[in-house]
Amino acid sequence: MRIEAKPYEYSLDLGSAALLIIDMQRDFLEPGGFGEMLGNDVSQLRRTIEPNKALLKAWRAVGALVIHTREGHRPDLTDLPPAKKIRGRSPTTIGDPGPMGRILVRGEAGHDIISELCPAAGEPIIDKPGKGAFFATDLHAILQNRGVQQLVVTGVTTEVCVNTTVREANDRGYDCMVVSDCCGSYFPEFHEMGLKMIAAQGGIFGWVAPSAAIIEALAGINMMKGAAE
Ligand code: C5J
Repeated sequence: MRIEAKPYEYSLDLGSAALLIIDMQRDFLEPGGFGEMLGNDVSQLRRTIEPNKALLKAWRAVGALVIHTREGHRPDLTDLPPAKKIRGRSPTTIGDPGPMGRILVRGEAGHDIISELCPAAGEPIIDKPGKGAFFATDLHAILQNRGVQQLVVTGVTTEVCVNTTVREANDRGYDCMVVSDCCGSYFPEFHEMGLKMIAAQGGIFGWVAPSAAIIEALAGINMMKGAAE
């Protein structure tokens, strides 16, 4: 499947591809969550919800693998580096009571994936303590066991967890395509630059394409499936 992308066409092979949705969690996206409490404009992230929903629906329709991630820590915070806890010098930090339960702690309401993108039964959820989804998780093992070589990556935030994960994936040999309108940052200029950094220098970390290009290609597959049935 050919997808129009930057810096050049991406050849998507659904049999060895996974859709990787990064950290679409209530604390980052919902009004009243931790992100907004820190003074961020959550509408910058919320604009990614509808495109993600549409891509997820199209991806599920062709039966390809979907993986979700969540950033967060054990309730006893034993996996929270002190440096991560204190950096930012906010009066409220990870593990403290926040507007949706303890901030970025597993099992708390704010740590959940937003209802619009709720994982379906059988879709792996990776709980990650870091920014990158490969650090201290079994993501690489799951991908290897499923024969995945290509990652179509969406989520938040573009310059932090999406970029970090794509760089980690690139070093492990995966071909990543980042979906431009399905990623977002509280800072639009970081989003733009985050995407540019992926596709720069002939695709130094991967490719970038809008969801419409992928959904169009997936629709073609469904039409072919329908005609064969
Ligand atoms: C993510 C963050 N998910 N910005 N986390 O990007 O702290």
